Amino acid sequence: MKKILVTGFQPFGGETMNPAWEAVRRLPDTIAGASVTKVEIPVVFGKGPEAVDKAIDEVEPDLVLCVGQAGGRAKITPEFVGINYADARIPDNDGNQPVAERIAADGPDAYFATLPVKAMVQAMAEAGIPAEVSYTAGTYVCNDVMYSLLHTLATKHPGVRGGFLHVPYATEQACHLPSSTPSMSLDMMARGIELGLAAAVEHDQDVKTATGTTH
Ligand code: PCA
Repeated sequence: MKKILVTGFQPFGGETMNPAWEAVRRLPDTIAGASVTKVEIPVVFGKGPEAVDKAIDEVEPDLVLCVGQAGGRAKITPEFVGINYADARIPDNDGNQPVAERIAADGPDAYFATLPVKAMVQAMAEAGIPAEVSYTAGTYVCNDVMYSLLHTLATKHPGVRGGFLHVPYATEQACHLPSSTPSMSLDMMARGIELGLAAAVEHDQDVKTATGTTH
């Protein structure tokens, strides 16, 4: 049986919940015949990636997906690339605020996700769930986790595929945000992540749909 490791973040930035973990913990325990292990990780530079590494050593997964909140986005967004750069606009949950720093002194500038991001988006969109590929995971803890995950997999676990996905605010969070703020129900996010993971299990290679962005 294949094994999937999925992580979701703790709340941060003054929020009392993080829809990433809330959606991840709603996932079924089996997706496309693969077992699913769910782990909550801290919104702290360095410690988030360490928690992912520890879970990889324990679970020995075939596939890893880390999930974070991108408040203000309207769709579920599988990330195409993680960059070797940390630049925090707000402190993390331990009060760290790295500015213009490399994540791995010896690492390449960037890694592309090794999950089939287009196939994942297609699977979600076919089910009526808003989704699109994103070409930036930002420069905060989510990018730190994505870049570090791909660095770890490339250097220590060749053959294990990994990637990152951002979710919008949950509808519950949007209640206390301006009326134009996009949001999505946690059930829809969980269903989208489930369909995306099933597509990742089923596609070793990504599909070639023209879903790139012009800007
Ligand atoms: N989102 C933040 C960090 C944790 C989370 O859920 C980010 O996008 O960097």
